[in-house]
Amino acid sequence: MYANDDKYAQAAPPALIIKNATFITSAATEKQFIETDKPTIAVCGKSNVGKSSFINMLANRKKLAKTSSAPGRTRLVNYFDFGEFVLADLPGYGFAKVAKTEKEKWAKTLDAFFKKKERIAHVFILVDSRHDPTAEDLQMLEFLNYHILPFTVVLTKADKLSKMKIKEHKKAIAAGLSLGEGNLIATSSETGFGKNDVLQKIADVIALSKEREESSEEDIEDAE
Ligand SMILES: Nc1nc2c(ncn2[C@@H]2O[C@H](COP(=O)(O)OP(=O)(O)O)[C@@H](O)[C@H]2O)c(=O)[nH]1
Ligand SMILES: [Mg+2]
Repeated sequence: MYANDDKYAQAAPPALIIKNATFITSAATEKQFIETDKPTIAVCGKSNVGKSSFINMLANRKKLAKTSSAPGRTRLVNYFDFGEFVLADLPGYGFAKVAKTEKEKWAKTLDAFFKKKERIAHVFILVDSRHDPTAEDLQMLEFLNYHILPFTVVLTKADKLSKMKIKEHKKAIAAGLSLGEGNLIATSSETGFGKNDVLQKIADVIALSKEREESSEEDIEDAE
């Protein structure tokens, strides 16, 4: 059931069950960004890396997020309600053909989105498992580090690599980014490989947010 090479993992139940993920809204400007009490998980990555497919895999739906083989030009933040959390699909970067003004607009949207740090519980940054991270991936990672945003690198399209190569690439990419391998999850939206690892990460993020919320409520009570 779970496309995982560990035979014991096949029996493991999913760490989180996602029943009914729905589209909330698209935001083109800062004013349209939504406020929610649920932990928000942002998904970012270059155009065509497999962002929409990744979201659909998590949602167990084929067409929740639109996929396309032509790199998109959307500069919208798309919000999805995943029950226990909200997923924010950020505009893809690294589309070479866009004009400089478009790139500036994209950077502004992203800056505005990450400005309110408390609304972001975690960021999944998607990188193609077959290649080294691009200059723009590195910039994005620097940006996340600078803002001290917790993130996980999700390697996409792992079905295009042998099991052996997945391990090798994961190790090399982690080393290249000075990250521990635990900060990377290899996935395939085609086969569902790695899906349960992602769900486990999300479950951990939700649990941590709840803990934080409870302790901040206690702080308020103490102050009263
Ligand atoms: N083989 C394979 N192809 C994928 C996978 N994920 C996405 N793709 C393909 O890559 C292309 C871009 O995917 P999409 O999800 O639209 O990327 P986005 O632009 O990042 O949202 C599409 O042709 C997808 O079918 C995957 O896990 N494996
Ligand atoms: Mg997309």
